[in-house]
Amino acid sequence: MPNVGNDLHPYLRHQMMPTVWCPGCGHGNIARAIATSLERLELDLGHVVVLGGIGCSGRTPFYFNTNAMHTTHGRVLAFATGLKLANPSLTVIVAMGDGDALAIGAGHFIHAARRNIDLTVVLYNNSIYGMTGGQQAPTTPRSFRSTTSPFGGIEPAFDAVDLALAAGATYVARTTTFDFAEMPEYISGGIRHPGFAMIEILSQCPTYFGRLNQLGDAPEMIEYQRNHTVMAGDESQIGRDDLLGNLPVGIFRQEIRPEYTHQYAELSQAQGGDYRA
Ligand SMILES: Cc1ncc(C[n+]2csc(CCOP(=O)(O)OP(=O)(O)O)c2C)c(N)n1
Ligand code: SF4
Repeated sequence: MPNVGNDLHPYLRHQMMPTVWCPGCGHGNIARAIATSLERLELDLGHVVVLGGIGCSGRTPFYFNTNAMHTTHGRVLAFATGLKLANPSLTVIVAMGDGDALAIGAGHFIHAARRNIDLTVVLYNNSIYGMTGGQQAPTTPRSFRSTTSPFGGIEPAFDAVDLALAAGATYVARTTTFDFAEMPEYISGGIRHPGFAMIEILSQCPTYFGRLNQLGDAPEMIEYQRNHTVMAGDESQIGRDDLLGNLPVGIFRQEIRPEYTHQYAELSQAQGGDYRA
């Protein structure tokens, strides 16, 4: 059973409450899972940095009692990479919207994965641009509506897991806000993992995606996610053309490969430098 009643107050920045998130927004569920992960891992909050870009998901760092950085849309991984290189002892957690990670920031996303730098990306995938008014995102499934595709989109949706795997991420997982136990389990796994970790969480935006597609309110949307995902491994059920149509969930990769700051330290020391990771 997931730990639903534990005291997460020490991990939250109360003076920033209430959050900007709409009632029922899945971003709150994900933030709770990040706080649960920090609690489980018993991390020293002084050595944790939570970063975000712009977007509803980008507000995440405001609410954590850790070091925090609110950066620009699509560029959060550039800030996170610099931070980690400057101080490799930090635990760096990056909250990214699907637009942030897979549209404007897609270049940073694939190259951070390729380098295998020790960052944990939590990708909040609500299938739409939330903060700017519900425009179509690269993750909006074909035929689903947004404010810029009022008759249903004609583009196929991007699969963040496929992209992360192809780019070389060494920890890749996906779950949904329905999966209350898996969220902190996968996020903790990503934080512990010594390399680039990407945990995609399918999240509900009742205000835009739910309303425009008549998916109901938050509970119905969460139910929808449960009914349209399958555990990875049961490939026969997976329709890859529709991001919310039987999308596989689970841990897709967990492998050890040389990490970027460690390689940089080896190189530095071999050249007589004193960089340490
Ligand atoms: C350089 C730049 N381009 C565009 C914007 C406008 N903008 C802000 S948030 C956003 C989309 C947010 O969508 P997503 O990243 O999926 O996050 P969500 O709000 O859904 O959590 C856009 C286009 C911006 N702030 N900066
Ligand atoms: S607009 Fe959507 S994503 Fe943004 S806070 Fe509201 S429900 Fe959440």
